[in-house]
Formats: sequence, C-alpha cells, structure tokens
Amino acid sequence: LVLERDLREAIERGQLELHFQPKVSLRDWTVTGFEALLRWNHPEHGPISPVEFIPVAEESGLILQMGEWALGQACLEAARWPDPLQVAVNISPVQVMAQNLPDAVQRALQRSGLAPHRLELEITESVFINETRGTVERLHALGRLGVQIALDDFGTGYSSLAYLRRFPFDTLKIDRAFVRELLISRDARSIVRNILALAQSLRMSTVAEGVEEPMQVSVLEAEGCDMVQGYYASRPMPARDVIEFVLNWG
Ligand code: G
Ligand code: G
Ligand code: MN
Ligand code: NA
Repeated sequence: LVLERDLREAIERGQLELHFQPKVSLRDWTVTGFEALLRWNHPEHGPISPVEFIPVAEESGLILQMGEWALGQACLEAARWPDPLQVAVNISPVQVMAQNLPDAVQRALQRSGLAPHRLELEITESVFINETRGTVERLHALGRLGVQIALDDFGTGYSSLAYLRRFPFDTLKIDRAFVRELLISRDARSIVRNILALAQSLRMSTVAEGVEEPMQVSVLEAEGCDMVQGYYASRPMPARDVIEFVLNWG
C-alpha cells in the first residue's frame, strides 16, 4: 500500500530514478530514442512499480512535482546522448490539465539545452475521458513548443477514433495487449493492420509496445509498423547504461 506521505518523502529524499527503454526502427534496426520510465527504490520495500504509485501521485497532486522532476531529468540525460536520439516522457492527464505544463516543458528544454524536436511527450488516451473544452487547446499549446506528441496505449480502455480527429498526434503507440495476441489471434493481427493503416493515412508514425519475440517483429514489419519497443530489443535500463548501449547496438 503506497501512502501519500511515503511518496512525498521519496521525492524529497531522491529515491526516484528514471530508467530508459529503447525504441527501434523496423526500417534499419537503429535505435531512434528511449522512453523514460519512473522507478522508486524504497529503502525497506525495494523497487515499487509506477503502476502502484502513479495513481496515488495523481490523486494527491504530487504528480505535478514528480512529473516536472521526470521531465527535467529526462531532458538532462538526453542532452548528453548522440544527436538524433529522442527521449519520450510519460505525461499524466493530470499534468495536461494543469495550466503550467507548457512552462514546465519549456523550462526543462531551456535548462538542458535539448532541442525541442528531440523531446516526445507520451499522453494516454484517458486524457480525453473527462474532456473539457480546454483539453485539445492544451495539447495544441504543447505542440507549439515544437515537441513531438504521442498517443500512448492506443486501443485500450477508452479508445475512440474521434480522438485522432481532435488532435494531430505525431506518433501512435499500439498497446501491448494487441502485440501479445498478434501471433495467436487473426483478429488481433487484423486490428493491428487496420490501426497501422489508419495511422499512416493520418501521417502518424507508429510504435508497437511490448514486443518480446522475433516472430512478432517479423509480423509487425510485414504490416508496415515503423518502430518496436519491448523486451525483445531491450528491457528498460539505468541512465548510466544508455550511451554504451547505443554504441554497442547493431
Ligand atoms: O515499466 P513500467 O512498469 O515502468 O510502467 C508502468 C506504467 O507507469 C506505464 O503505464 C507507464 O506509462 C507509467 N509510467 C512510468 N513512468 C512514468 C512517468 O514518469 N510518468 C507517468 N505519468 N507515468 C509513468
Ligand atoms: O503505458 P506505458 O507504455 O508507458 O508502459 C510501459 C510499460 O511497459 C512499462 O511498465 C514497461 O516496463 C513495460 N514493458 C516494456 N516492454 C515490455 C515487454 O516487452 N513486455 C511487457 N510485458 N512489458 C513491457
Ligand atoms: Mn508510455
Ligand atoms: Na504504453
């Protein structure tokens, strides 16, 4: 059970850490960038998953402080990577609805010196659940900073094709639930094929999440997916391992 008080302490005592998982191009199998993933190393309980503490952070509002830290830290790391490599940062819907997210993004870019096009913000489609008139305008304000915006976890829960019409996402990330079924279900493969066709016609690049097996890579390649992410290419790694990973890749 994660308590708000423990989480507050974790932030203050520097117990949060970012790990980075590569995205790999299916065109030439190069690494195009890394997704930053929060880790909490609890001194007594060991590592605690973001699945457990992100909801607590969202309910308590601590996500704003935590998210700003992750954004700043991810940009600082990425500024040290070889130039075209991008960093993707997960953004909670709570952060999107906070007025100051564009300011926080701008600050993170300025302090790190990272070029805006090398930062991608991953926003889950649940941002549209309680859509207000401000939601789409807030996404546009982020887009005007010159950063990339990805629609994360596409196809889960509250997915609606209407969202794709309301905001021009640069990238669409196909949820790993579909990738998991890809080799065993004709329906899953058919859904993936059609998501990819839809994304292409709307000029979005595509990433398949949770790719664990070479046969999944072959199918995604045959269906025209742009990038893969998952344990097959690499598990998330600590920041200090990223540059060496890239140098030894391929
Ligand atoms: O590796 P994984 O267990 O890291 O992540 C689990 C979930 O937590 C994913 O849905 C992921 O998007 C989310 N998550 C990981 N890091 C962050 C973060 O920095 N901010 C937000 N809002 N979500 C994150
Ligand atoms: O929701 P989001 O896409 O940001 O979630 C990323 C989550 O997916 C993290 O928990 C990460 O550790 C996890 N993940 C990354 N690659 C794989 C994979 O190949 N298989 C599984 N099961 N999980 C993965
Ligand atoms: Mn993500
Ligand atoms: Na995802």
